[in-house]
Amino acid sequence: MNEIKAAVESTEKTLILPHINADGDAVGSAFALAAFIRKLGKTADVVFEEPPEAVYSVISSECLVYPCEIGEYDLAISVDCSSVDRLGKRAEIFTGKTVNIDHHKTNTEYASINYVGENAATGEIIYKLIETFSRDYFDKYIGECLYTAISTDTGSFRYSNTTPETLRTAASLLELGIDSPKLNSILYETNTLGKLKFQAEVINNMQMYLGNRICLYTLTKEHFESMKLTIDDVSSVSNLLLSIEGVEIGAFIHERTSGELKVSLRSRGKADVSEIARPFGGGGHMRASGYSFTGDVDANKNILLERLSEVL
Ligand SMILES: [Mn+2]
Repeated sequence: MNEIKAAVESTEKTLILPHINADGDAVGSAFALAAFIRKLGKTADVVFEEPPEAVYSVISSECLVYPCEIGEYDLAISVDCSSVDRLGKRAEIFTGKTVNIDHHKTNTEYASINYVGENAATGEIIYKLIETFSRDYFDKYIGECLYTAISTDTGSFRYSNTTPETLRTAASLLELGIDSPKLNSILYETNTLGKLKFQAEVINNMQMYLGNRICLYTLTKEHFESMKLTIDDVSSVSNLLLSIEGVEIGAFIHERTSGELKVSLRSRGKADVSEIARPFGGGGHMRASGYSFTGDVDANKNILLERLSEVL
């Protein structure tokens, strides 16, 4: 942590890179860190691979979407990003002095300085980093960013990764005067019409395997386009699948482009889904992981089901 502190202190311009398809933890951690660095009187640019999901506009501030003009910089910090692959095209700007701040146990320690904590969210680590400088830097905006980061990665403080420290950090954020009911309402109680209609479609077409312990849904590119869906609409399908009584693993296969598929896995049983994703070059956590592959949907679905049945 002191090494990161020294790196930030000796830097004029920092790039902050959240992982591709940034989730609440990545978005919140990146914006909180940028706001903090700007408070130090330095320049910080958050560079996304794609525009952040609309749901996070409540905490979004100035940011760039790559490829873009980024100019000279002397430090690049990745947040919530377990490997270089998760930087996408921005791997080419993750050069020179680099810092990797993350909490995925599958992290490959790819930077010059690596901090991989056993925290529920990267947001918790950003909180600790700011605290290392001074608690005076915290403000309502940074608090709302970090609350978004920590609450989304803990499923609103419901998942098993929620520790006493997580709740103590959240309590400190509430003391900053953040509007947590407003954030909760936006993050957890608001659906777009498209998303809700798609959920009906998922419920009607999902498939159950292994005595209803695995629930799987496959979305083809063709179907994605004909339903005029957005990535936001389909982002929480695996959680929906896992919510069914008796289901231990929810698996969502999404054909992003022709022959290129993304799998997201959720577990609430004994299965460690990060172990399933790892041989496919993916990563994540015990209860939430993902990977990508190219090729035929049905062939890959069968390979996945075989692997899943081995760990259940
Ligand atoms: Mn995270």
